[in-house]
Amino acid sequence: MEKYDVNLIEAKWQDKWEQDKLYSTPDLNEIDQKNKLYVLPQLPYPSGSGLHVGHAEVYTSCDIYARYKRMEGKKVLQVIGWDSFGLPAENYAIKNNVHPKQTIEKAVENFTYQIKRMGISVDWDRSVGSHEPGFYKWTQWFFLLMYKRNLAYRKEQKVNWCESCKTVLANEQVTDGACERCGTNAEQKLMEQWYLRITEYADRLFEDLDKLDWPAETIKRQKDWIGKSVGAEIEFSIDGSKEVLRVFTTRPDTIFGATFMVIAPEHEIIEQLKEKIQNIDEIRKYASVAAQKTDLERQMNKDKSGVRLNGVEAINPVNGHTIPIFVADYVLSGYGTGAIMSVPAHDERDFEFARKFGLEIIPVISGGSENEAHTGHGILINSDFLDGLEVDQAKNKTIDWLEENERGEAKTTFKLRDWSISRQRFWGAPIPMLYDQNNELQPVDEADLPVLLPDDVDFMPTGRSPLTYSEKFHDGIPEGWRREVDTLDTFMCSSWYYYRYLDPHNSEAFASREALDKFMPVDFYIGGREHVNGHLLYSRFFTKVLYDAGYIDFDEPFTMHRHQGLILGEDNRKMSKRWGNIINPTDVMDRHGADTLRMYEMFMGPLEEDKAWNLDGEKGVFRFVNKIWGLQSKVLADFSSAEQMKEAHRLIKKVGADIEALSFNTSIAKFMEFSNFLSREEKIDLEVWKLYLLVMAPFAPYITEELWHRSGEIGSIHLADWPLYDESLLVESEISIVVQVNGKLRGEVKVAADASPELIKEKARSDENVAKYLAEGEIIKEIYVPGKLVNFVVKS
Ligand code: ANZ
Repeated sequence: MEKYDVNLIEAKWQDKWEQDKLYSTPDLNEIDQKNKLYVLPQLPYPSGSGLHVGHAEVYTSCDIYARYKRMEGKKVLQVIGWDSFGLPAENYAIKNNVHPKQTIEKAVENFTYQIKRMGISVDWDRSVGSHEPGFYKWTQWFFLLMYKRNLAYRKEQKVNWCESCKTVLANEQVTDGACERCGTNAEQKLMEQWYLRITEYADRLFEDLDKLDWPAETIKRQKDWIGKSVGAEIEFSIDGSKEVLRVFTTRPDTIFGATFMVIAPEHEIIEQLKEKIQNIDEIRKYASVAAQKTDLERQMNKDKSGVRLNGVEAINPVNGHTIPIFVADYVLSGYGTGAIMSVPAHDERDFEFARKFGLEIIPVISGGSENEAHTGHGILINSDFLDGLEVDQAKNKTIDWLEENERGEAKTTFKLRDWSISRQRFWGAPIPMLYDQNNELQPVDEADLPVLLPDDVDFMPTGRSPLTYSEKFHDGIPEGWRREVDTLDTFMCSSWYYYRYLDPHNSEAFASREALDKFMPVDFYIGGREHVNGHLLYSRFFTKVLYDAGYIDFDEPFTMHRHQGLILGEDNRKMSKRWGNIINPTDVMDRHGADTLRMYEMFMGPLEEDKAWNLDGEKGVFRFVNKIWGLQSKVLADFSSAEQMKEAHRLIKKVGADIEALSFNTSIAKFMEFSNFLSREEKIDLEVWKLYLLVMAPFAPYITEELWHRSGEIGSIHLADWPLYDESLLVESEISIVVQVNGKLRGEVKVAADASPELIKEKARSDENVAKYLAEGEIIKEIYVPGKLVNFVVKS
């Protein structure tokens, strides 16, 4: 028997599929909302080290789904493009003095080669890279759309600054206080930057999460990040002054328990009251120390520090009590109003603070103790007109009181901050803005897009944008004007790329209305958990803006979203050069071919779980592929087997249901079981064999294509229809009946499903073990529970 020459056969089909453009997206006129399927793996960054096994996992799972749905008759759109702007290529350029474009294009070539070799059924004619002018023209267009809708603005404020990358970072790009790229601690620096007003969409971004088929944990994380808090803003006046202190609270019901106030060190009231504050120098000193810390450090600060403002007091509006005011860094300036009413009896931070400074603690909710803050529910006490109410009732009543007395109102706040999008780097899309002779901002005319990234740039970082130094870049603008020299964060590119795949060659629009209406939203999206609070949030924001601007009539881009699990090294650690445990998918393909790579990755475990590579497992899958190859010698056209056909129909049903549930590992297990079953048969029914190949085709596209042709078929297996299973064949033809003697289990017999009770009892009686017990006496009763059991009652 001829050996399975995996590399030869895979290369042959790869060429053939490419020549035949087998995976082209169907024409728009064939597509409608009912028959379309948009499958999307997250936009990869084409790194110099090539594809890793995590990419392979994502692309394989998308591809199985896409191929299966295509066989089911869906008109599938599946494309892979490149997130090709950004820091890594620029950092590499700085180190090795190679232009980022060169590095990137080489990496893209390699990625393309690897993904094609993996047999991922992508429409390559639609592939785009975010560094191509034809793409970033539209990134710039999106920026202008935001600007026109008053959603893009410049502002001076404290930003995260990475001294090593010499650029500003978005909040989403800072992990545990450090730059997510290089790990350097992010500094707080006052700078004027471009922002997108994503906070204007905070409520919709929060509420609409409930419409999505996303993992519950992902929805929760995004909700936490947006941080919606419903409460009230309350005005406290300052004793003997016109100034007022506004606070935000989620617990207006506890207002009678507010025994002091705390303001953030940056709060403007400090300067407004400077004449009255007796220890103003001490306060200013405290504020300047706090300003050095990041919000995170301030929140983590266990030992609650703070200083009392001597000489000033606030008045609690509900009871007229005067209460002290402190400045403390656990109150953040960027959240709420930067000031709080402190209720030590019911808030942990306030409790600690009150204990430390010896402040009054008045419980206003029943059920607490003296030793800790009681943050739970209960009935209002010590609260005048609120006494006896439940917390929620008391919240409403307090808000009513505040509104009637004009001392406050209901208020919802969000933790989400506006998104900083400008970067002092070279390798990104230029921001299409100009400054005129009066230094006023002027948007670039849409007709003049793209604003091209010049190539006469010294990209060595100086802390100022490299575009400042390009002569070409400043050509063609009016005398006395200058261009914006910052570039856009690459997350701008990835916020909209999935629209470009719909209509990648359109020079009039980012995508035609028809393509948008027919293809969107994305039906199935896979990507990493690290993108929940960045990319996924930004994409939803962009989509809502497009919706509001009338370009589309849906307002969520990704209907179903899943995350792949991490693939760990053989040592169970995250793959890393440091541990020397990296598995390279190209090596796997060299050893065992793409079908093995695909099937092994799926076989390792459930898609969403982390799983460790195992070389023996990989070899096992390769043996399985060879076993399938070997089975062809037993296939006969003039042989038919009802038993085999029945098993095949079970397989079709199981695999279809598995793919729908994205449970790919269980399908592979079933394929293995089926090949074991066929190995035990002397001959294989050709029709059964073809069904087997069809259901495996989405998983192992190469070997199934080869064997399909060898079994006499002419067209590609990947254009064939997904087989339908026949429900009537799935009915069990034999059933097992439990046999008891005097209620004790004594045996089990197999009978035809339609056997008569008489026959069943007869068979039960003649079971060897049962007969032994029956011989001990006389049968006085026979009980038969249809389809389940026979019980003989015996008396000796
Ligand atoms: C009084 C109160 C009583 C509070 C009580 C809580 C419990 P979330 O849910 O995170 O929105 N707060 C308001 N602004 C703050 C700021 N800038 N820095 C630090 N803390 C701030 O939290 C809202 C609560 O956090 C607010 O409700 C306020 O304390 C505090 F029994 O007001 B609360």
